[in-house]
Amino acid sequence: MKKVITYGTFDLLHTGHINILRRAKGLGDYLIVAVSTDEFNTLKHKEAYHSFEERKQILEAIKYVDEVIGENDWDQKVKDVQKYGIDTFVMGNDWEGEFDFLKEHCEVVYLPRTSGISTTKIKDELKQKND
Ligand code: C2G
Repeated sequence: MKKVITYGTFDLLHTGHINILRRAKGLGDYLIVAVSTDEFNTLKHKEAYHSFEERKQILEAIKYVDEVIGENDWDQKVKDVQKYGIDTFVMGNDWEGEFDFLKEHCEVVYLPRTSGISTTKIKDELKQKND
């Protein structure tokens, strides 16, 4: 069984998230998503609208996703790859090159981001509408 993992905040779920989850799942048989905890989001200078528990529950409802774990820090990826027996690590190509250190542990794939959509764009446009 080929196991794939990807990481992210996945706040205000949108088609950019769905596209990468569908394509990540297409690279194997089992997809694990490591979703950033609220504490880790603070380290990423991100504040999610939905809490960790809500974002985890939403991801677990997606047919491409087989398991959801927490992402607590920048340093857990090697441990995760070993612990879960991961064959392929996937991220959007806004992260191109950032995780190449994982190449000695698994395949590393950066996929093109979906243009025209982002959580920040959604928040900004909603704010403008309500101002
Ligand atoms: N993404 C995408 N297209 C978009 C928006 C996001 O392909 N229009 C991808 C990102 O490249 C990422 C995933 O969706 O692979 C999740 O995006 P975010 O929730 O913004 O994740 P991020 O904050 O980049 O966290 O340790 C890694 C970090 O946790 C990644």
